Amino acid sequence: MSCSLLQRASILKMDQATIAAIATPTGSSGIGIIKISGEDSISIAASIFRRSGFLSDESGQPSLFLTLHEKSHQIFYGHIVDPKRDIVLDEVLLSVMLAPRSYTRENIVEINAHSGAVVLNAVLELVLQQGARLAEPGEFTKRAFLNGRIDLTQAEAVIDIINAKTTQALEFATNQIKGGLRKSIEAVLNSLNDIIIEVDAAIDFPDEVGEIFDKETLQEKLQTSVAEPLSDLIERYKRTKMLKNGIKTVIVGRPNVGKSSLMNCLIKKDRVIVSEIPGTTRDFIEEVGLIKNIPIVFTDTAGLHDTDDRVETIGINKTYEYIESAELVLFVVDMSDSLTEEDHQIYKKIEYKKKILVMNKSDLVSETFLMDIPSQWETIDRVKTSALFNRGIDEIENKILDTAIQDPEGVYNISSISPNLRHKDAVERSLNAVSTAIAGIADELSLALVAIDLKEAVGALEEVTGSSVKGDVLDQIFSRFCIGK
Ligand SMILES: Nc1nc2c(ncn2[C@@H]2O[C@H](COP(=O)(O)OP(=O)(O)OP(=O)(O)O)[C@@H](O)[C@H]2O)c(=O)[nH]1
Ligand SMILES: [Mg+2]
Repeated sequence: MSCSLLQRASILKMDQATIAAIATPTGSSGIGIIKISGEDSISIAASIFRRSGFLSDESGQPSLFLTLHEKSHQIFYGHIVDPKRDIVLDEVLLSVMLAPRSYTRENIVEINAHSGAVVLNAVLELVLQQGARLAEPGEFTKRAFLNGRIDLTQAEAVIDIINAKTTQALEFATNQIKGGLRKSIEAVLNSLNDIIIEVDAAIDFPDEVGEIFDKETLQEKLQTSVAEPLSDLIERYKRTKMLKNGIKTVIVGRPNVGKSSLMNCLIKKDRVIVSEIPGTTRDFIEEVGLIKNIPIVFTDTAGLHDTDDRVETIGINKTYEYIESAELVLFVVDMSDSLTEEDHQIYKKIEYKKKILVMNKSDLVSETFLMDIPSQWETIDRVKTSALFNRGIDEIENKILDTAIQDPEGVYNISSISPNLRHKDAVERSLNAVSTAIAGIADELSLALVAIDLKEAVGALEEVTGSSVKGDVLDQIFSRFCIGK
């Protein structure tokens, strides 16, 4: 299923149920919110709400229903009452946002109740009994998208805001929710569509092609107003990816060299068990640390060596798999001991990776001691550390940033547009189609063929904003949401 802008609403028509969910996390706290969205949210809320002063209304039909319909964006104080049993469940504040000035563009009522699992579930249960259906994960935001209030990039930004682990990631997400990415895509789409109009005109009036455009101008326009901004977006994806996802850094070395001790220093807490017994760590331990606000996903691993121990062997094999996917390897050796065959074997496995040689246990040797290392290791970035005394950690942190990010200044200076992988893939497809079109013009291909490439470029960009996107892509995006958002 593919949906154009105009089709969005009709897709929603398939399901116009009024939906409801608890919008706050479970657990005891000051306030818990039950959110209701849809045509019937006002009548449902009115049927279980008695505004203060209306509590003893014997007619059982509080005039509140009218009040709710008249005025939007108001908060009412009162009680939630089970209408069948006439029992007050909670004292609440109820806010009303009438369509279209609401998150979903539908009528929304939010019940601010006290937060406790029992009370919130009891109120939700009442709302469902009155005719609402339990919302699916992300369904409120999906409706905001389907009703055209936000585009797909803005919907995705909602989940990014919720999941942001750093202030930088939050900044990217807030820029996106304000429409930063959407605007850059729309600017390119406008240029592309203008060019397509010219090309179509030239196809329809072949005798007047010369008057409509010349080849060089067309190529130039495609290059500067389409290809370059698209390349820029791809570059931004690459540069900002690690600011959002973190740099995957794996700590490897033979048993007992101090990997887990180093891990604890880097994440600044005693998370991993450290002991003088070789083979202490057998499984992965993953923790996120921040260096200059850039998230680093550290993984401590089982010491690599030849062993008959089955459990250790599983851990060791997993480590090799993990090294494959890591962006950076911290290769830890013991300065107080000579290198062993195991160290050399490990080096062979990580030779092709970005790496830092960590010479640990420097406290056990003199300041001037030079470790005897093979000549091919000389070019690797090296740091002397003492994980036991927390020494050399700042240096290792600086090296991590320098090694993993080729252009740290560029990363810090980047403005706040940060496409995600889905956006980047679509932009890449669009750019390829545009490049084919530019080459086609140079090769004097028929304009009809050029137009096909340009329209393909438009289609790919429309997937980014969601004005043309497959239903399964939508499902995938919204399934990442929590219930109540
Ligand atoms: N003197 C000194 N001892 C250290 C240092 N780092 C770690 N140790 C000690 O070395 C021993 C092994 O440390 P771990 O951090 O458990 O080493 P590991 O590499 O994780 O070991 P496995 O999990 O068995 O592979 C412990 O007794 C630590 O206290 C250091 O910098 N200096
Ligand atoms: Mg360990």
